[in-house]
Amino acid sequence: MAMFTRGFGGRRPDRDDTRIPPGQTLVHDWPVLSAGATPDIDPQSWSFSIRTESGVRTWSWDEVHALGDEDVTVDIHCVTHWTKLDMPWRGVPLDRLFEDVETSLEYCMVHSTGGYTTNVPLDELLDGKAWIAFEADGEPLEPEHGGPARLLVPQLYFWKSAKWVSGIVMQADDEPGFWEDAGYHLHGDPWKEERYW
Ligand SMILES: Nc1nc2c(c(=O)[nH]1)N[C@H]1C(S)=C(S)[C@@H](COP(=O)(O)O)O[C@H]1N2
Ligand SMILES: [Mo]
Repeated sequence: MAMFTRGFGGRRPDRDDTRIPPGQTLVHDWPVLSAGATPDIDPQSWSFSIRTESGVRTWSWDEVHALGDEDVTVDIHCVTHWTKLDMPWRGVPLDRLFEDVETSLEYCMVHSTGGYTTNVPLDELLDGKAWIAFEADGEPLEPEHGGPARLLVPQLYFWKSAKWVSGIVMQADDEPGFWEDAGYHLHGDPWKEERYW
């Protein structure tokens, strides 16, 4: 009798369905999905702000980097059904920025140069779950992928990872951003298939 066994050592990433959320298909390239034109942003004129009930805190490019870049390898999942596994990124955890911010507001509206917005609960951005990312695949982020800086929130669908990110406005309520207003889910967990609402 012929026996076919799948060895533990022989599993390839594209066979690892336990890491591919329902309804997703693996890709090896990196599709570009932008709702508008790609802005041309000089890192030295880029800044990042967090607005709370008590005011605005702003960091320059150098100040954000001084908080400490780290390397992370994560899987990303786009609501248009592609998933990319084991992507290397470099960025500063949002925890580092929020260490300097006091707020009792629980929801974030993330803003980008060009007007894109997306809503994320603050607890999805803390505890090592989100970064301001500057590099992917060992290279500075290409402008079309959000360079010089984008949000990276890999545990939510990739539309939450705002490209050309410029800041966060803290809010008392969870309000829809750009895609959420057009019918995308307010939360966007790929493992629960929170695609539309
Ligand atoms: N500023 C901005 N951020 C954005 C978008 C956008 O149109 N503008 N598109 C979102 C969507 S729908 C996805 S799937 C990812 C795509 O990122 P990529 O083009 O690097 O793959 O960026 C997200 N962030
Ligand atoms: Mo998307």
